Amino acid sequence: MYNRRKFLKLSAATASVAAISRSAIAKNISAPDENKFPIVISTWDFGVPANKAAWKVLEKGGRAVDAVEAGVRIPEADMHNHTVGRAGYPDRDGFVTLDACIMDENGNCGAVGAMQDIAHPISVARLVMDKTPHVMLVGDGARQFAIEQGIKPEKLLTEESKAAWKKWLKKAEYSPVMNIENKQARQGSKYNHDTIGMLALDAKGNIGGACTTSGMAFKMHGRVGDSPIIGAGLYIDNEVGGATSTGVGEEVIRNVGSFLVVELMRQGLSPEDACKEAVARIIKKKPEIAKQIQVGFLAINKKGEYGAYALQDGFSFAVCDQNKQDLIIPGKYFYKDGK
Ligand code: SD4
Repeated sequence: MYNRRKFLKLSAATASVAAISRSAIAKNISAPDENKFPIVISTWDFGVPANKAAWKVLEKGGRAVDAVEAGVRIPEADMHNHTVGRAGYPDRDGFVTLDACIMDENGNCGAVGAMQDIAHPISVARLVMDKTPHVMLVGDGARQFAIEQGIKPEKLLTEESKAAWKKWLKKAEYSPVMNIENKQARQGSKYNHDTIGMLALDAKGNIGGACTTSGMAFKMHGRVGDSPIIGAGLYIDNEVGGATSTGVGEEVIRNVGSFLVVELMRQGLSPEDACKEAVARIIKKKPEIAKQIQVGFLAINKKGEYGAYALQDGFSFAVCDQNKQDLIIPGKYFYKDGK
């Protein structure tokens, strides 16, 4: 268990918190509440093991951005998770194409879109951030860059994913509607959804975030959702907070969702209220579509307060801090079973 006394002895960390507090007061932005961090939160129940991996970095006083990268690598490697990483479902042509992005406390960010044959897109996004002057690489270019960086390509389509794709091909209904987490889905597979978006506030009060997905199952080849798009699937502003999203990426991109949530927090909204307002914009623009799809936002502010909101019932998020490592909180929502 994390030792808070030991943490408080990290004089460098405490000094920099004091510095952040001063600058926060100067800008009239809430100072971090040191009782509320380090902390890591992530989307869905499968965020629990991912948070635990992130916590290992945070409890040693590590950086938020390192914590989130380590954290989301867990579902990326999970052979039972068909919506993130290694075992993700393919597109309608049978190609597994992965999307991811990462952002640190200094506004640095990296992303990959529609990348094939590389199991950990988040680490390629990190390399794009650290080793190139660019923010995003896509398709063959992203794959080539990963290989140049020493990452071994591998065949990602698992037998299970292939079987699911073959089954889908029988009807091949192209209906890019994300699962709504209705009763049936809740009773079914634990991992029938979705993207992992993770946000961490480290011991120095800095925020980092990561988002990674295989996107919509059986999507059009080349389709990229919100998850690797900075501002849509993820956004961090270290003065204010961070936000991430899950669900039908097209609606998140249309509303630049995560950026919107952070800007709403800047205006004084709580993380939950900011997420609620961002979801409400989706409803306002497309009320009929909104009833049939899922979108959820998750946010944390500089004080370590967090919250979430979704279109539909069934969204959940996982929280890990010094008191509890495996907390799962149901997200609040507008619709239940599409009504
Ligand atoms: C996408 N937002 O590709 C992702 C998928 C997802 O819940 O989050 N599903 O649109």
